[in-house]
Amino acid sequence: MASFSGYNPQSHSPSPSAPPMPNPQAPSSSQPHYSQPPHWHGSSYGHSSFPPGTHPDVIRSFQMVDRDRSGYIDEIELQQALSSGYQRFSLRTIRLLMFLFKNPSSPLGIGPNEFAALWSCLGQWRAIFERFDRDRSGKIDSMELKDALYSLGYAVPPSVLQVLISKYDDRSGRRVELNFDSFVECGMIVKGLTEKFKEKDPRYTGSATLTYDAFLSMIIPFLVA
Ligand SMILES: [Ca+2]
Repeated sequence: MASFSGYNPQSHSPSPSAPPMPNPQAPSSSQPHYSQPPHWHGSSYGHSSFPPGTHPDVIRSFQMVDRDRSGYIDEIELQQALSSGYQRFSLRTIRLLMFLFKNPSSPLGIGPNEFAALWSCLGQWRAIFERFDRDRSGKIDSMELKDALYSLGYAVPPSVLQVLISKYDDRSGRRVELNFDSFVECGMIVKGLTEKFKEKDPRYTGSATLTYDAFLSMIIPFLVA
């Protein structure tokens, strides 16, 4: 028996209340643009082309790193494609993103559809990051993280939040603050694991019964991504 009451059953389909608006201006080279509506996973897999309406910046980022033109990119190439300017992603976060967005039936890596879905999802997280960085420190502290997750429908208990944020403590004595990379990682872990849990708790009671096998299968990909 595993128990978890951290999510708000009233809000079982979390999405930001204000998704990032498409940028009608000409793309600048300094910042990535996220022009697709938010998705968790791409709506279709297995296509070797981008969904209609994909922002040219997204296509350009993909093609720049897909040097062998295979139509798929690996984790290092994904890191290069996403890490531009202000936004660098650790390999750990990249692996987690690969796990969450990769088409399970495709061993080759991330294709255009998944890349476009991932890109728009990151735009969504970027908007959340900026909205909840209330003191404009450029980072998210534990209170800001709590509020950000709550806005998405995840009422993470303080004790759990403490465990989560302590993973990012650099032991300098300063209070822990998350950069965008770590914020995305935290958010993906909470969202991903909550959704896995909900599959075992379809009536949103906050409790689920699951086998040892199911428990490990649920957790391990998030630990060793
Ligand atoms: Ca802040």
